Amino acid sequence: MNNIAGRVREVFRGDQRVDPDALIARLEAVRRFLTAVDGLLPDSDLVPAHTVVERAGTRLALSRDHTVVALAGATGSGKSSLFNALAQLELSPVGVRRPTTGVTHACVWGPLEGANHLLDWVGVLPRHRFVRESALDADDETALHGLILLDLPDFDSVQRSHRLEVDRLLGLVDQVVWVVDPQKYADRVVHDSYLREFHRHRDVTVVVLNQADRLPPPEVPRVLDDLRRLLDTDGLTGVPLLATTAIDPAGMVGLRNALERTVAERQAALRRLAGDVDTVVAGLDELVGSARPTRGPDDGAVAGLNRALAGAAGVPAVSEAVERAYRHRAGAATGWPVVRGWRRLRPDPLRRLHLPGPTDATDEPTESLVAATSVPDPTAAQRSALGLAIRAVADRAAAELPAAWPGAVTTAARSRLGDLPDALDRAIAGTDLGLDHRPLWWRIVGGVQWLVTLTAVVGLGWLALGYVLRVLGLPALDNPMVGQVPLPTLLLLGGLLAGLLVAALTRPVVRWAARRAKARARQRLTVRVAEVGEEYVLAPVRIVLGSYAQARDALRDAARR
Ligand SMILES: Nc1nc2c(ncn2[C@@H]2O[C@H](COP(=O)(O)OP(=O)(O)OP(=O)(O)O)[C@@H](O)[C@H]2O)c(=O)[nH]1
Ligand SMILES: [Mg+2]
Repeated sequence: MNNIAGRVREVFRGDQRVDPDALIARLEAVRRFLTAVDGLLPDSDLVPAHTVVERAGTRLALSRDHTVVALAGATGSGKSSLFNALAQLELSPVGVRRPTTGVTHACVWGPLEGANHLLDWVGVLPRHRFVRESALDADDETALHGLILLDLPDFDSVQRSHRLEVDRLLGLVDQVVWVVDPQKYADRVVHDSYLREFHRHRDVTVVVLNQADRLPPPEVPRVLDDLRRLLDTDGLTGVPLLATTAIDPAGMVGLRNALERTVAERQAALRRLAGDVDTVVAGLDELVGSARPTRGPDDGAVAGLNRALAGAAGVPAVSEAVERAYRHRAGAATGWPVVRGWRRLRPDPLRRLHLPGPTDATDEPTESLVAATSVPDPTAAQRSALGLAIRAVADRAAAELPAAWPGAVTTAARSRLGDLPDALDRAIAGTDLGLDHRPLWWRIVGGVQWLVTLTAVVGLGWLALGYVLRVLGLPALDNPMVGQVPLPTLLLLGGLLAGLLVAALTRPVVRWAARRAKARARQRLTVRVAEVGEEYVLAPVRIVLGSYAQARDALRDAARR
């Protein structure tokens, strides 16, 4: 058994002293737990923990010199009779008509002042508070100084208000003396509804078999044995079990001694609260378990998320556009000058997406470019792929966590889904696509193209001039011959051919370089998109995983007795 509840049970011992500082540290751990899981786990599961933290804080702030002991049990078991017998006064009416006690009565041993705040908190009306002044009894009662004894209504009452009052008080008192009688000691309701529920408060539980005088003396040990067996099945092994007779002072000695010990130890309040923390920790154990949380979503799921984000952000479309833009711009810079102008008339593929074109390249990508892109909206398929990828990230991150957590992780993963489209658009708009600079080789090839074109133009001009001179009948130009071909013709044809040749040779290089530009842009876009995924999906998931780890550690501290 290695879960936290198991550890609580192992260290549970009735006679163990509870160190107030250790108890406060445990309560602080419960508070840390509650802070860690705030908003992540259903509030309804956390009510008992909140209640204990609040109650313990108040009880510890009130008098620690007083011990509040309640007499609880079925109607007619003799609670009021025991109360009066201990107080040696007729404080609480004892009756034949059942149920008799409808409101809680309190008797305080020692001065009332210190006890009043405690009784205000417990909720006993001032007119039902009594003082057992020891001055009347010489020193007889000093051993019980600090005791606040409560006579509760019956817990199995036909009166609903009685049951509610008992349940409320059982949550507040430091110790409970369960009063059973020989007729009803084995009643299911006593054991199932109350005693069993109190098994974590064994060290502040006493059980008395009252009205022992009604049994033939040899029967008493047999009934006590039977009751002990029932208590064992209730999980109350080892609790003090006494036989009492309220109508005979000799039959009260055992209970009185037990109460004197409780008062002297001043441990009941601390033990009760420690038992409360045990109960709360055991209840929360299932919510937290002992899973070792992963440090974050696993790589496979993150890769899937990044792919889906890239798809939704239009990374393939933008990188295709980068390739086409490269070809477009390289063509404009290195193509045959005769047709270059015509190329320029065609729109730049990147500018069509409202991504920085050549003239915008000097501008820093700023927030003002935000959401100004015209990258196509994600298709329904891309959106659903993104939804699935986010779900997968959450599922994988929460795979090891107890059932209460995957929901919180999924909610966190989806918490910023609404902001994702804008964030992705900003990321795309802000990515340097690597087309800002015109490569040197474009300029060299472009220069060569101008040069050969100039050569052709010179040849053309020369030929045209010769033609005009001939038409006007003027003396012809001296046309030097290169081999069989006149020089102007050679210049014209050579220039034109060289231009076409350079263009033809450049084209495959441009295509190759465009593919590289596309790959580089895709790489940069993917990195930016992954950053968005980190911020908008993974970081919220990690926060929940961190909260889980904190909650688990806090609960482990709270379990440490
Ligand atoms: N013989 C005998 N009778 C007892 C003893 N204790 C109580 N009685 C009687 O049992 C009856 C019920 O006692 P109560 O003290 O009123 O019982 P209670 O538990 O306070 O009952 P509720 O107030 O109705 O919850 C009374 O008639 C008492 O006189 C006892 O130890 N021996
Ligand atoms: Mg009573």
